[in-house]
Amino acid sequence: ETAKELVNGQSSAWRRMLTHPFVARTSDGTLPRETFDRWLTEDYYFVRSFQVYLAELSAIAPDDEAREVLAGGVAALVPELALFEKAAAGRGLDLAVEPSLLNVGYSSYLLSTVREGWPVAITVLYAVEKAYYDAWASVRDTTGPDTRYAGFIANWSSPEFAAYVEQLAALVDREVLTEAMELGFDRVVRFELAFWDLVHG
Ligand code: MP5
Repeated sequence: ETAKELVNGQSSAWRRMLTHPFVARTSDGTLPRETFDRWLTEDYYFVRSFQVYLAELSAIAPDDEAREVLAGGVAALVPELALFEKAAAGRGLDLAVEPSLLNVGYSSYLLSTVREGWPVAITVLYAVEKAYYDAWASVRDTTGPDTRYAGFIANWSSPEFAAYVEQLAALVDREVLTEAMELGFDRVVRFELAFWDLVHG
């Protein structure tokens, strides 16, 4: 139950994440256009870096089970990046703009955990994906199908994504909880909140 213990240890931050105005306003369609545009370009940089992180994490995966789970994550990034690129093209956005230092820090932090070894790096991956799943799943059933950003919400709240997050939890559950894992999990939670605060305080 290592994964559950990590999430339960973050209950107030988790509540803040699920009630973040960025999430609520993306869901109800009241998010200002420039706010979404800003998030889109920031998150595109994040996901591109994340792709490198997943590849490096796969290289230190301890067995086939772990490699297979991560391969699913890598594959999901292909349609995900296409979703970003299509939205950016439609909105006339330049995806090559310089990201915020917070984003550079977050993306670099994820990569740096690979050097800390598998238990910390898989815990950090679980934190990233669990945060996104829980946040977007919390508005999934109240978001209208023709809401402007429904495709993005569906991307991180689908049954397929839920299953992937469960597989990651199972990999974390194979590990005995350490302080380093707790610290990694906590850092991701703080980075996630700061990322949304940056685009929509
Ligand atoms: C994710 C994301 C989910 N796209 N952006 C942030 C800031 N955190 C988490 O990761 P992925 O790779 O899109 O599933």
